This record gives sequence, C-alpha cells and structure tokens, in this order.
Amino acid sequence: MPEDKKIIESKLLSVKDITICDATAQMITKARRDGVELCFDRAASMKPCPIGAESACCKHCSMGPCRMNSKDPYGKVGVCGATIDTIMARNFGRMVAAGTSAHTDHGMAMLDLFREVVNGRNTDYTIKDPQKLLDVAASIDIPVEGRSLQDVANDLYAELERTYTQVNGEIPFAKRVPPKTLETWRKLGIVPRGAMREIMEMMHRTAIGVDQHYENITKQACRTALADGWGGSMVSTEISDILYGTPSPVVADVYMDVLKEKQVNIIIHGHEPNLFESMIASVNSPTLIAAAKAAGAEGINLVGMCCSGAEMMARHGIPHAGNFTSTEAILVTGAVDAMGVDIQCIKQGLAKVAECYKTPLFTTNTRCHIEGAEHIEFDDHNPAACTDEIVIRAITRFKNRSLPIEIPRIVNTGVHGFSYEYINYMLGGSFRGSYTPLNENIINGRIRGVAGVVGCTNPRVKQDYVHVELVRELIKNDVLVLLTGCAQIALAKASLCTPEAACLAGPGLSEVCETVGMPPVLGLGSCVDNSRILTAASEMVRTGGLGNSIADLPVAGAAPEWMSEKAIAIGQYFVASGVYTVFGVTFPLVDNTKFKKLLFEGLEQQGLGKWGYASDPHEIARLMIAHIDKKRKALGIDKTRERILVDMADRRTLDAA
Ligand code: BF8
Repeated sequence: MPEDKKIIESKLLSVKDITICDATAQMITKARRDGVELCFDRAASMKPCPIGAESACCKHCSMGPCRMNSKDPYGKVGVCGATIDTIMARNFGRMVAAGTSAHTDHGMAMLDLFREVVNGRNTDYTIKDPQKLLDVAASIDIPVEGRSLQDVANDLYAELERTYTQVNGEIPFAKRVPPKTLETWRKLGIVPRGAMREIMEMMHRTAIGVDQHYENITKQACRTALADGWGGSMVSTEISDILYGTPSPVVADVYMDVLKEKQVNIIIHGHEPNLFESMIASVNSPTLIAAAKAAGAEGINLVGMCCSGAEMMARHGIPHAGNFTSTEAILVTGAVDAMGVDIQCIKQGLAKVAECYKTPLFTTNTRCHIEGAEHIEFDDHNPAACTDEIVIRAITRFKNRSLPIEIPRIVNTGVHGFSYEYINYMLGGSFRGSYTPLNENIINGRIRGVAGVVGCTNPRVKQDYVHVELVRELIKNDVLVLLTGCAQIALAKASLCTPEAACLAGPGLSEVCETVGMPPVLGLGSCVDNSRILTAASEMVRTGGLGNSIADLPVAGAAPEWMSEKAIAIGQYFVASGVYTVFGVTFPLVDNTKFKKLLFEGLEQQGLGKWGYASDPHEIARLMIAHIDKKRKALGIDKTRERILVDMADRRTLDAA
C-alpha cells in the first residue's frame, strides 16, 4: 500500500459520522474499497489552520503574514500596527467582496444574454415569461402600459445594467426595499451604487494602510453585500425567470437513484442556467437519442447537482442527484457517462475521481478551467456546439463502459419551485394573489414566523444532519421554512419537501399546510434565488401588520453547514437587510473582540439585523425561535408558547409518511 494511502486510512472516519445521506455513505464505502479519495477523506487528514479559522492572521502585505493570538487578542498588533479588529474586519470584507463578485458576475452573464436576446443577436434563447418581464419593469418604475414588449425590454436592460456599472446613485432594485429599511440604509450610507464600484472599494479599503477602523470597514461590507442580494443575485433570478420561465410547483426526484443504469447518464453541475437549458435541448434531440439507442442505451438521462441543478429542478422538474459534498461521490457509482460543469463550487478533486471511474469531465466556462478536465467552451451564441458534443462523448463512454456499476437504490420525490410569485398565488388565489393570508396566519399565531435555511454542505460536519435536524425543529415549532441551494437538496432527500411532511409540523403550521396543500418546507431554487426571500420579506412588510421594516418581521435565517465565501456575502446581505442570521460549522472571528460585538449585537442597534453562531442544530433552532418570539413580542402579537423538541415519535411519523 502506498505510504500516503496508509496515512489517509489511519485517519478515516466512520461513514456514519460523515453523512446521513445513505447514497453518499454507500459511495464513500465503495470509494474506500476502490482506493479512491473523496473530500471527506481530505478533510479528515487535514485539520483546518486554527489561526486562519478564527481570521486571526493577515497576509495583505509582505511585512507579514502576521498572526494574532486569539487567547489574548489585544496582546499584540501586526507589523503595520493593525489590531485584531482591523484584521478580522478586513478579512471578512474580502470574503463578502469575493462572494458578491461571484453572484454579481453570474447575474451579469444572465444580463449579457438578455441583451443579446432582446436585440435579436441571439435566437437560441427567447423570452419565455413576458408577464414577468413586465412585472419586473413595473417594479422599478419603468412605464409598461401601452408599450411594446421590445421597448420595455430595452429599457429594462438599460436600467438593470446600472446594477453593475453605476458609479453614483442607488441600484435599481433599491426601489423594492421597504421605505423604512431604505431610510436606515441611507442614514448609514450603505445603499449600494453599482456592484463593480462597491467590490472595487471593498478591495481598496482592505489593502494595507487604507481603512483601519473595523466599524467603517463593516459599513462597506454591508454596502457590498447589499449589491449582491438586491443587485447581482436579484438580477440573476429575475432575468433567469424572464428567459426560462418563473418556477411553479413541480414534482421532482432526488437522490442517486435518479441515475439509470441502462441509459446514458449526464450530470450538469454548477450555477448558470444557460448551459443546463441548452443541455435539455441536446438530450431531447432526436438525432442524439437515436445515437444513444444505436449504442445500446435505452435513452439519455439528464440530472443536476448543486445550484444549477436546484434551479432546473425548481423550473423544470429535472431530477437532482445530490448537493455539494456528493459531487465526487456520485462519480463512484461508475454510472456517470459525462459530467459538465460551469462555475462555482466545482471541486478540483472531481478531476481525479472522474479519471478513476473513466468519466469524462468537461469544463465549459471561460472563467473555470480545471487541470485534468477537458475544456469545451460554451458560447451563448452557439450553445448546442458544446452541449451536443458532451452528449456525443457521453454516448461513447456508455458504449465503452468497462467498470462495474453500483447505483444506490434510493430516491425520494418532492415538490419544488415555490417562487415568490407562486407563494403569492398559492396563498391568495388567482383573483386576489397576495401575502395577506401569510401575514394573517403569522399575526394569529398559526405560523410563528418564517425561517430561511440556506447554503452549503461541508465535509467538516456530518452531511445534511444539521440542516435536517434544524428544519425538523423549526417546523415542529410552527416556523414556516424557505429553502435554497444545497440546503434544499438535504431536506428533499429527507422527504420534508412534500405536503405529507405537514404531519411533522406544529398544529398551527400543519393546519395552514393542509388547507393550502403545501409542504411546511418550501424549496425556492438556487443560491442566487435567496433574492426571492428578500422579495417575499419586502412584500410581507408592504402587506402590513408586521411592522414597517424587514428588521421588524418575525423571521430568521441560517446557513448551518456553510463553506463558501458566497455564503458569507449572503449572510451579510440578510443581516444588512434586517434579518437575524445564524451560521453553523465555524465563524471566522475571535471571541471577546469589538468586531464580534459589532456583528453579533451592534448592527442590530443600528436598525439592521445581526449575526449569530452555533454548531448544534438544536441550539441554532433555539436562537432562531427566540429571535422570532422577540419580534412577535415587539409587534404585540406574542402569546406564551413552549418550544417543542423533536422526539423519536416524530421521527417514526416521518418514516411512516
Ligand atoms: O451557490 S449552497 S455549496 S452549490 S455556495 Fe455551493 Fe453552497 Fe451549494 Fe451553490 Ni450556494
């Protein structure tokens, strides 16, 4: 046995401590049999750097890197004199800038495509939802009455471009922010101008010798993050809906049994829907289906992973194979005939695992090449050239399959695609679509509050466990849960995205769910679709009865298994929007510091939301429910309620359901 393999084996964790996803567990076991290393093994064999984990080091110049002592945070300063608060705030600001740049660059790519479709230079895509186009335009005061769709679309493009390029003024979707929330932002000077400007300024300010006051750095972190939530992410969601259709509930399968042994299996994994939409067309091409059949396959099977998978599941009911920490594990099935990736959350480790199982791995986006993967550039102006080629290569791999195949025989069916618009319709009906029933049910106490549970999975914690335990406890306590991203897939695998899961909710929430026929846990799509939660929160304020700003609402957010800088950007824009947001896993700061006090208490005193942290799902639930109750009390709609813990009987009920 090679020496490095011995080291890894000596540090292997028991599979039951790694994941509650039975399919991933089965593949981890097979990978170990096959001698293949996955992210879980790498995490076990590499401890996180303790100084970096607490954000107590600074490497912004070559006088360092400087390391602070988290046990004595004010005992020393960096070579330039930077204090622990400056260092942590700068690191945090750069994480926000990186996460914001990811979402805004994604949104800009959507807007680029929209421009080409509107001006007629791209005919491979069309405007699938003209009503949404008119609604989005009207929401930012673009006249729509009596105008042609083309004219409105031209104006909408020009207006939304300001989200990125504007150097002064307020981004267009600031018009959607509840007036009192916007007033607070204006008072604090944190209304975003344009994303490019905010990200540039964040990076500048956090360079050596520029902004050296943690409070001022945090202000720019708020402004930058808001350029993500109410800017790049919101543009991405709205333009994707316009181009590809606004989601409404659709039944979809999740888990690894969405792979079909006798079909050509293709996985698309990443974030931008363009590639996936084109792949849908390619796998439905009669010529390519005939080629697959000629190769002995029963057909071509397209499935998604991670965020573009979640988006396609929400929009089209495309089956979903798993979340972030399962992307290597699925290749271990040997049944994946091609994996195409675009941007974000694509582990470099995929290349090695794909090679072990003879699965062709294709990068497709100019912004993401991977050593060891073949690159086939995707061009919006000729999308089929890329996706047809991937299908052809997958058919070849199917024909030449030489390794044994083992597909975990587990699949769950759930309902996904709860857009802001559909929630409006679902609660209010087609003639009086409105959030009034939601607000009324919150005011009368049937629904205690609303929680957004979002974000990644992370090999540093048991996969899906924290998500599932947290959400079970929230719904048991009558908290309606909205999901996006990898969190949504965790809950779908645990069968909570079904109307039947209402039996696990508290009496008030289950009554509402049964009346409407909805699950107690609503999947909204990908991570950029967290903007749907912001839109819903604004509508709750506008509808009335729950205060005047987002900070007044009995709502809370969590990313209990987060890992990406994008999650920090999302957390910061929720906090800056007024939402109490609790993260799990770890939090990049040192206890007993002024910067921590600012994030965890001070921002709330400024009229914004605040951060929280706990690793245990029950503690996260306790923090969120306590906050919701605090807001209910402030609104005068509180009544004494006991917090209910999920017990074994509840688990049996779920299993039976
Ligand atoms: O944007 S939830 S692991 S896939 S970062 Fe990545 Fe996290 Fe998944 Fe999507 Ni979001």
